[in-house]
Amino acid sequence: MKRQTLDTGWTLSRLRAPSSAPALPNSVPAAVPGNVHLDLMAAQLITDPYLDVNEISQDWIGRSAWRYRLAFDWDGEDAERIDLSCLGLDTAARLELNGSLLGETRNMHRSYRFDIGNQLKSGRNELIVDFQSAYEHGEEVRKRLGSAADIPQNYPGPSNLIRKMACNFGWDWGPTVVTAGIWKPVVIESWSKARLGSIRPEITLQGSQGVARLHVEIEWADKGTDSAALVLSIGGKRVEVRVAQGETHALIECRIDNPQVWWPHGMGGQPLYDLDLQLLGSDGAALDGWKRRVGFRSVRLDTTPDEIGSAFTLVVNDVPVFARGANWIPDDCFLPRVTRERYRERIAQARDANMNMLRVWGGGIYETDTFYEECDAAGVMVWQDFLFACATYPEEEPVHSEIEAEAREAITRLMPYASLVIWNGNNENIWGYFDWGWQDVLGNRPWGAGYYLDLLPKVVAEIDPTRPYWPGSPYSGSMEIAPNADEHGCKHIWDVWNEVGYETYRNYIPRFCSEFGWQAPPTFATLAQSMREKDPAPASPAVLHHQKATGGNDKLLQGLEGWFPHPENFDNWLFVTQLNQARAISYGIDHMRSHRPTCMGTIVWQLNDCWPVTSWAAIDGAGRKKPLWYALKHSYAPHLLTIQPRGDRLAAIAVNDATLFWRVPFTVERFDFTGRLLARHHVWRILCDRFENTDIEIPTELATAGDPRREYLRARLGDAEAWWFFEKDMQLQYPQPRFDIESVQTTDGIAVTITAQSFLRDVCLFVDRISPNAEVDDMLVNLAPGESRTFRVKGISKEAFDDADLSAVIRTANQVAERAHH
Ligand code: BMA
Repeated sequence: MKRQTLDTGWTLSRLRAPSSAPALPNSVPAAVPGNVHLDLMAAQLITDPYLDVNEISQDWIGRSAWRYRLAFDWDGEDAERIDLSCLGLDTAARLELNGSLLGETRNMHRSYRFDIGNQLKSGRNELIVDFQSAYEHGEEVRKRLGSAADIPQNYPGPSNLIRKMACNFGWDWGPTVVTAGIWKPVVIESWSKARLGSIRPEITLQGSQGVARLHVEIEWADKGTDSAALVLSIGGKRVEVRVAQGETHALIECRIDNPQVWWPHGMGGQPLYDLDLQLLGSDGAALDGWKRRVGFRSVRLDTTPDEIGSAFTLVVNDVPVFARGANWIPDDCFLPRVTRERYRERIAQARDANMNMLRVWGGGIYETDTFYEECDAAGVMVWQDFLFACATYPEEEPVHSEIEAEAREAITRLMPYASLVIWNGNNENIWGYFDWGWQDVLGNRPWGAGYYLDLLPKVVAEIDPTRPYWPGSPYSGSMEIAPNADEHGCKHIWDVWNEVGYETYRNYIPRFCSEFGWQAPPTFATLAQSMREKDPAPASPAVLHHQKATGGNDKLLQGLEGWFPHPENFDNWLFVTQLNQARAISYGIDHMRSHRPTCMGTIVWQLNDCWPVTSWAAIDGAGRKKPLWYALKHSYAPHLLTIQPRGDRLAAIAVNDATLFWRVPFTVERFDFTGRLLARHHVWRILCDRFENTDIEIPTELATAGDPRREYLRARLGDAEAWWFFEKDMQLQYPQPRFDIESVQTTDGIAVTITAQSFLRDVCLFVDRISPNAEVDDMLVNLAPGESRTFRVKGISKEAFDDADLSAVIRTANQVAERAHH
């Protein structure tokens, strides 16, 4: 097998465009992999679509048709077969080689292979890939389907009719940038005799044995001539099987005794084994090969009925795991920009926030292999949605066949990855069917249930029997039980944020919460780079353009109710809404973790952003951490101590997600804001076993404040700490914040020590305001009078820090709450 990647020399030209479109040169250089937007940007024919309100005037790009053209030389390779392998075409494409049609494709989520032996010639060749506008393609499907296409969806565009990343048409956090292009590599593969077709590896842990069982398809250039052999090497073992001539299926298996076991991080290591599969000719010559790094582990989903309802617990290597996670969306609207470095950084940010799971949400893509490789290495489990989100989907042709083919390919491609622990049918579609009025519109037309309840479970069971499948997020496990029930399955909590305050989190004890979220603007530095407004305000045109949620800005203010007064300027708006986001999500997580093992997972909406925007994300569109990221790091700590109401009492709950028992002294103290100790309770030792919770009673005399507006509880359990305030911020009589600041140069930045002279709540450092790439190691720290804390800041000089106006850099909750009392 010889591979030649066609990654240089391409050009792009426009075939058709709406009348509103600007003139373009005949052709511009094109990047492959890439897309039209990126080429137009590189040629400086459009400005950055993420800047200001540029998105609006660039709508014509998604409504145009485009041609990619490549002239290349071929030296007449001596091979029996020559294939053109296209790993990703976005979306409706027509391919021609030297004037002959190779084929037409209709699915961004599939790869395609064409035998080009008859069209390819020695010397100069011309390859053309034409892309129809995704809207036009959607219209064609709509016409073909008739009334079957006229079914409910929550977002605009034909994303439920065509197989293209749904959020490209705009989402409540994403712009409408309808891409087209060759988004993954194009390769010419020349081969003789035979090649490896699809490879389906079942990698499992059975008792003390690691099993690598590969179902291999072999494709023959010429069926009648020769036999071949498969050789599988892994962990120092080598297995060989003969493949009779013309045989297209083979099974090869290797067992390793007592392998090193792969674990989610925090529970053990992530040893990965090099797996190498070779296809050899009868003469022993290598015909084709395939390599992956695999990890041995087992996974199942425990849904055993219990006195509450039924469990929803992932069990890895026979250990129930609490999933501490976030939802993952495409990290950029322009997918080819997401490099390995970027994936690695983002996944490291998730892991550093103590997460052990990412859910790849159904409105995006089956991620690139790089994503799963990085998750394997980091020990971050992956929940993978099939690509259906917030809509009904027709089950008629041509949609049905595309979906089946896509699912088969995606499952096969992603099977090798140890981090992938569960397949999920869809995002919110079963919920929508039952609770969003869709049934009235649908009548008895199909809406997608056939995919989630029939096709996908069958295909997963057939192709990947090693992993659990669940029909939807949310889903209760039965069409007879409300899909978003607390007692069964996985749940989304969205009345919090959309309708009610975050106190309502405590009304729910889900078995597994796969979505809940709260919005806030991106960091200051990210906002500043995404708009050129001189005087940004929450509702100024560019700021508002980077807020896509219906009523989003109003909800940001409504959500402050009781906690903070409405901010009177832009800086305070940024800070207080970001602070409130962090508070809201910690409130939810601490509550749900305190109910382990009833609840066995919290997947926050959302980890990342695809552009600079006000959204539910913890990490903004430029990769900067919002205060929420720091809150997640605290609330997802393996050792969590949290004070929670239990009936009319207060309890401290120790949550131990570490692999060792936790046996440490416990202290809870009541102070007032001046620092006076009012009451104290000490327990010599508390035992909290590994992967368990322990409830610790707080005596009533401690839990009852003399003046609830001026007192708080502070509890300590070994390395963990918990705070309890008796009122919301608006009621609390915080002192004016007073503190000393000292900075010291370090090797990679500075160390800033803040010494509190008054009680300080939620100390935050927004160092991106001084230097856009600076980053602080912690935020949201409470300090009693006299107490100090040293923050490490990377990417900043001492001079820059010392010279800066720190009024918008160092912030406390005291500052934004105090207006309430004047
Ligand atoms: C759910 C998600 C997303 C959406 C989010 C915030 O509906 O599945 O579709 O972005 O809530 O509204």
